[in-house]
Amino acid sequence: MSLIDLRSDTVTLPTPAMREAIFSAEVGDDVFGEDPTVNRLEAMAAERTGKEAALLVVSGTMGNILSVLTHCARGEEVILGDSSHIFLNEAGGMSALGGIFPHTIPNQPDGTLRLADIEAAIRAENIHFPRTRLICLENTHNRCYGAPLSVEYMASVAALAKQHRLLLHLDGARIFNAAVALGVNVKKLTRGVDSLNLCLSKGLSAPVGSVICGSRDFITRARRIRKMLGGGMRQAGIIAAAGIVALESMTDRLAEDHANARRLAEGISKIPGLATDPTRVLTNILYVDVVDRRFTDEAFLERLAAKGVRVSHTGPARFRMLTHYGIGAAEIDAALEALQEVMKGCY
Ligand code: TLP
Repeated sequence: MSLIDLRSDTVTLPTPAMREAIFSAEVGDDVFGEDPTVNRLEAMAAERTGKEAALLVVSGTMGNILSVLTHCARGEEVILGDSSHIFLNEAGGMSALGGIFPHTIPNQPDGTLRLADIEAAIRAENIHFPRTRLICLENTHNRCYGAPLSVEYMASVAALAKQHRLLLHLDGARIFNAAVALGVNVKKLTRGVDSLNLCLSKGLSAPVGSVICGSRDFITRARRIRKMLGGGMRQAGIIAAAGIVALESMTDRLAEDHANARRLAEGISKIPGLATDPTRVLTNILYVDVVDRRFTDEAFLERLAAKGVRVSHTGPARFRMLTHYGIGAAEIDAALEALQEVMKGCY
């Protein structure tokens, strides 16, 4: 029985072209700046996102923490969404490593932060308060059904940040999903941000790595912090080679993942005992509630796994599914059949 793994798009395996590129990659010592393949990937990522420079890092988590540490000093404050990955899933890195204070405001169902909420969270100059330094956005928004944030919204937050002399960081782990879903060049989404993190090892299928992009000065300072955190890699061209293939050939195909996610959500919405909202599925992420409470969450996961389908558990009676490279229409239909059988078992 072949496994249909919908837990995340991080489970994607490198493509044959990536394996070949890894095999023949020209490499050097990247801590000395001498790995030609890393240099090529960084130049390519900077060009694609319209920034001056870029830096290869180990993971999305490292990309976000490096960006926050580069922008903020101890005691300064970051405004971010209460459902953001940085706040929920990155081990409190900004506080633990940087003495930086997270100020959360509600994420709206479409992944945005209300401009009025951001404005109200910005601190006045007063010795009692931490200094607000940074705003973080997430595009697409993982916890909000993979919602893509529009060009207009990104621009409005950038304008607000500028008006208040704040910096803006984008957790763009899935920024190419957003660009493809919205039908825009990625540069339009990144235009006003001071830094962004983009992940190579999610929907783009590279085995390892993220890239942060920003001004030359930002990247120079981030490079030092990357070294401090032990993230200076040597012949990292092995990793970058797959990243180049990811950027060159894996972005446009994300539309297939989006169509498959929609097909999955539409199918699930017709299965008694399960609830999801297909109209919210604009990229590759959906959430499913098991409304039939005769199942414990563990039983649901186990029964599905016994039928070869894996999903992730994100809260009481709530599960997440992602589509990705390696999951085609046939796998979606097989997953729907498995879900139907599991749910029938309790009727
Ligand atoms: N997300 C993972 C899990 O950690 C939840 C996933 O399976 O979706 N930003 C966003 C928006 C992310 O979704 C993730 C990973 C990261 C950052 C961190 O990337 P990594 O896992 O490379 O550190």
